[in-house]
Amino acid sequence: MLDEDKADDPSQIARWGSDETRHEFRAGIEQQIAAQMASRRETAAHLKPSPVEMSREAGFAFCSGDLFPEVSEVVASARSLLAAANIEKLKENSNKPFMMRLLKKKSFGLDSPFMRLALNPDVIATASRYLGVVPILQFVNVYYSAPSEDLSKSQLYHCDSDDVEQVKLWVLCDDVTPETGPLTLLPPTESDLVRKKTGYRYDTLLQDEEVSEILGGRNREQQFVGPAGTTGFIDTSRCLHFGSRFTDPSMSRLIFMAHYVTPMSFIIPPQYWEHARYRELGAAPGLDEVSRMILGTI
Ligand SMILES: O=C(O)CCC(=O)C(=O)O
Ligand SMILES: [Fe+2]
Repeated sequence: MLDEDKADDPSQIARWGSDETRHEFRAGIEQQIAAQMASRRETAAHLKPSPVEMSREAGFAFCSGDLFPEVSEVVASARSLLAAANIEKLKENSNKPFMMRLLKKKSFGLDSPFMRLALNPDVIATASRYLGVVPILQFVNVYYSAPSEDLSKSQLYHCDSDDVEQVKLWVLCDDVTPETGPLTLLPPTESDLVRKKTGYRYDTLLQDEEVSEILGGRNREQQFVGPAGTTGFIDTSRCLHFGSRFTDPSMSRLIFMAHYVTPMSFIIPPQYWEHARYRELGAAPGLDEVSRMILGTI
């Protein structure tokens, strides 16, 4: 339950608020930054459609990486990072023993393939048209997953609490098969049903059996598998999901992720232009308006 004394703390509302409270919070933020929101909504509505459409009904879209010229460089750069990484040390410092971040914030700029893909106009159009607003790039990173002893945290079904809806762009940097811990998700309608039946609070972990029982064993789970380069747009707030479950201790998984949230998200203050992680990159001369919105500079 949401304690009364924490009723206006965004991080508490994100995790413990009911759907109604979470939506009310968002509506309040929309009013506080009405001008920015109006301009972001207007811009999103007029963006040229991308070859990949993420429908509200599906809550995700998978596609070939050939659609985005930066993907092959992203895959190559992610593999070089892994080759140079000290996995044991990263594991010690990671809050998830099975999933490690390989990229440091200050180690790349706008010219890196990671940022170029995150700012690719088609990628932005897919995410913005789905969200109905030009979002803010919360982070880009490369994640290395490896087997763990027990399943915990994001290896179990959950919905991300960051926002009511959001988009994570994933690029598979290795071939991913059902054995190598694919991201596995349920469509929004099924996720919604499970949330209602369990009185779900965000970030809470659910056992497979519980989910399966509610859905009468008719789960339409989707596994994000495919050859290296396969790209996916996923709403990890509306879709229950898990990943990094391996069937063999010698396996691993390498992915690139770019995370887009709306300015109404629980994880950034309303004055996002003073806080957004990459806002300073948006001051680069000649950058277009949409990129500056994505970087949180305007
Ligand atoms: O390891 C995975 O595939 C799950 C990751 C996850 O839950 C997330 O990115 O939100
Ligand atoms: Fe997640």
